[in-house]
Amino acid sequence: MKNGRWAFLGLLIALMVMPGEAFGTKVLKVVVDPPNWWVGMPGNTVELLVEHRFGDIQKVTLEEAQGVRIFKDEPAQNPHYHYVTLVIEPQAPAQTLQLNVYDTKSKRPTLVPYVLEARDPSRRSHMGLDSRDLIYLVTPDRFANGNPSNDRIRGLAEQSLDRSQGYERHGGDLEGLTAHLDFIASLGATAVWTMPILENDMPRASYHGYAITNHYRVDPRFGGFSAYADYADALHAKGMKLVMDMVPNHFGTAHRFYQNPPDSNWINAWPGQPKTDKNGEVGEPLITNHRYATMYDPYAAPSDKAQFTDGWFVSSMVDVNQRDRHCAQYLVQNAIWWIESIGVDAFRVDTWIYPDQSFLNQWSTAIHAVYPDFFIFSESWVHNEHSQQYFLDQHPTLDGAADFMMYQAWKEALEKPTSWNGGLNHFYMNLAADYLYREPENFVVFLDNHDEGRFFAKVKEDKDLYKMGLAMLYTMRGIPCLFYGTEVLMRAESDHGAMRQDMFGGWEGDTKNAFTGENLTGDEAEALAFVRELADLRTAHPVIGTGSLRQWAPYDDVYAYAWYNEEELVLVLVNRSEMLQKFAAKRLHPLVADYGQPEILLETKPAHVESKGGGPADWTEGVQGYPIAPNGLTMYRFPGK
Ligand SMILES: [Ca+2]
Ligand SMILES: [Ca+2]
Repeated sequence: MKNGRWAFLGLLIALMVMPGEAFGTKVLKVVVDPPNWWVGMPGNTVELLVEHRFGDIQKVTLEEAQGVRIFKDEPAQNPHYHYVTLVIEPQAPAQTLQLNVYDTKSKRPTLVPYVLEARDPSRRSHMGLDSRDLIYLVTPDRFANGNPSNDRIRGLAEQSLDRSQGYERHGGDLEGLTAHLDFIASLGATAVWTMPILENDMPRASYHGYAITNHYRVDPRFGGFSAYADYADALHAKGMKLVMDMVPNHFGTAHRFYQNPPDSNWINAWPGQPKTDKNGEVGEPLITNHRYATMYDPYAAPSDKAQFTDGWFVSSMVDVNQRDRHCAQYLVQNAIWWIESIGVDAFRVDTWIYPDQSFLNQWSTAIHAVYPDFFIFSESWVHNEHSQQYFLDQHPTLDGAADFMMYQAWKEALEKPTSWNGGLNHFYMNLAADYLYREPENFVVFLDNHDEGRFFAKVKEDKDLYKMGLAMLYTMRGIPCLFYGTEVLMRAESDHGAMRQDMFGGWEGDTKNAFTGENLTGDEAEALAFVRELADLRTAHPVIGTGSLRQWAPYDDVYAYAWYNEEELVLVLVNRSEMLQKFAAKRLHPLVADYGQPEILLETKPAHVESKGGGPADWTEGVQGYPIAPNGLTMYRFPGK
């Protein structure tokens, strides 16, 4: 009986498949999104988007099923699509449903099996992020090529493959990334965020992943679904977490929802969508003005406001209208589908401030209703504290945000001299602004990322400032995020293609190898060893990120902050002057009264050697203090009594 049933299912699938137009690939006659669902989900409905690729749908029915029925079968504006709402009773068993899709021409329906799976609780075992985590950000096309056979895939629009070109495919994939998780863990990372891995079947620059063309398909050049599932399992086996990059604001113009949307209301574009050119670009769409102030400005012109939210991010990416309730439901279910299928632990949400803001509330609330421990952080690329606060306060179910304010503060502190409001004082005042935010410990802090120049370039390849920045990153409040390659001094300052450079050793035949240390320059090896030292220090001192935090106003170009709990106090001293400086011991009172004698935990430069002119003898006279070398950072540990 069982065999008979499977043979029957096989026949059904064969019936659904029609020969495709390109290179013998198969195109399904009927496509259903999401491709499967689960029983026992907290919400008991799922809205299927049923598309008939070759005809107009008349109706969709369901063969008798256990505890499952069609609640609503709604035609979309586009006759190729129906929205079909299934009600799944809480006690319904896992089963394969049979949908009958009737089109307007043939008498017989197309039979579509639809699987309702049992949920796998092990997929939810690592969910969430907190301030003990550290994220490693990877451009998957540029990290490691674990499988050269998937570098080019026949039938996909982009066939480029040239590692010397910043905007062409390089062949990196999830298999390569999975093979190097121990290296990533050695940097103190507990979570990996990859730039988007979903299909980007765009004619050019598809490597970056932000022009998604299929919301349910892992790009085959990254290894497809199975490679993503294996990667998730490998991360979880090491106690690490998977951060998925979600892009609700836009998708690539090659997406079927641009060429043939269920409803013209799904996208923010003019009627009769214009054709795309050979680069996948649409001539002169309304581009967003990037003026996020329109969201809170009491005097904002309505046209400016509409252009900000509904304008396209770039001319190769369609702006999505999440105000369409079916479109919104599609995006919500898509997010839940990836969490449930793969065991995603956190979302980084691209261009958070550009989609419809009430949709984002609906989206993040729906995700947390199913997964209370899940972590969602936004890319809210803002330039002042009140905007940072605004985009958090608008979204009570947003867990955290990439901290662009601190990113800017680091640029000020490490690239510019200290002044009354600038340099270290800017950094100090930025941290003081934490009073504005709920849970600033959930902010994701970073020195560089995939959009901005490499940190080592920003500090003009100054090793002292590099170490100072990295040491601050690993001990700052929030969840630190390290951009791959920064640990081996990658230095591209501008140009996205160049910044997202291939990781040393990720390709067969690479002479330089960050994973083994082979042929790294002395400076690169030193940087890598230093980052690992920081990783060990952060692991050994859980007070960092979880204890109470104090900071001291900069004085003589010296800035200090400390983490403390009953166990210990870790003091971080930063000297941005060209002189040996001290931090007056009396400023630590009364805090240090509860702690024993300090010991040096880390010194980026030994204070006694680097003394220029002055020296400890000069300034310790009458004033007790802790010395810090010029442009140095020193950490002390005070044990609890
Ligand atoms: Ca590959
Ligand atoms: Ca938008």
